[in-house]
Amino acid sequence: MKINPEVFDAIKNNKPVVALESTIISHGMPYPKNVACALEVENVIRENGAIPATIGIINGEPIIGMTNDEIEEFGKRKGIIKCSRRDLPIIISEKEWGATTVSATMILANLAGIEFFVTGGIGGVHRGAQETFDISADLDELGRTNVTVICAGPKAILDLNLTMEYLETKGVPVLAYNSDKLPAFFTRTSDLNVDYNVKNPAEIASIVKNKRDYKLDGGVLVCNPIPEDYSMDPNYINKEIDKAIDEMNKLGIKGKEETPFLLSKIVELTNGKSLEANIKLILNNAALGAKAAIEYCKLRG
Ligand code: PSU
Ligand code: MN
Repeated sequence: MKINPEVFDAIKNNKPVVALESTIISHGMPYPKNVACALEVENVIRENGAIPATIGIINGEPIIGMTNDEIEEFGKRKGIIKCSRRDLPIIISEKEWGATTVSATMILANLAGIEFFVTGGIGGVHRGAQETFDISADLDELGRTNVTVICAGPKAILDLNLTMEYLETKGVPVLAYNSDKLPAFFTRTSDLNVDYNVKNPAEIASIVKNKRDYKLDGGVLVCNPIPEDYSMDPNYINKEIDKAIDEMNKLGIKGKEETPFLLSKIVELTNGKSLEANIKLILNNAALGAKAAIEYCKLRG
């Protein structure tokens, strides 16, 4: 692995580091907004006192802390492979470019010694998974790898209820930031309860610290509601999501292509409104992730 020197120094000296994924750049948003967003997220993390480490794979080498030029290349380049746990050894061995999903980013962050990871939304149990078995590898990763993921909740392209059940089975604590309900990405709430309403970054750090001290292996999922001003009307966005899913089924899109297809279709159907919401919520998550990482460093001492 190649660890950026600034990131390496921070990890060694108990300074706060926040990992970021690269699938969101290559498969989650269109160019050039993807690059602008990725760089802005890094800025927000810095402004809040932590060091960003965007993770991806270049010519088979995992990079922990991409440069701005590398981020630009990830945003532009065609044919970067979406890479989750199962893909990692192949991409590395074949010296490919790989965009790391939540699962692969967790693995690499953990190998590098980074506890906190900020993203927009995680993968989950897809609607109809009773038939298709389509359950994102992100959920099993959360069940086994010691990284805390800050997101805006699972998107309503998924079956949120089944996603929560699966996370419970895997022993993943699901915390909502100043909310009793599960945030659902574009909307601040859903009708599902979370395990715990966490009030501040220090409380997040304390829960993570106790999970680590008691060797309760696996991740912690922090769901941070989208800021009020950018939250979308649930009726409107859920209707557009249903249309996107219909179209996906008509086209017979399956497996790892599903999520990227739905993400770009929803941007198209909402004339870019969903993309703006997506960007705002990630920036919001970045600020919280940085603050939690700082509190964790203080606790760890
Ligand atoms: N959900 C989003 N935005 C994203 C993703 C999910 O709202 O960019 C990406 C993440 O990289 C996540 C991956 O890990 O999609 C999940 O893909 P799948 O459903 O194929 O497991
Ligand atoms: Mn899947």
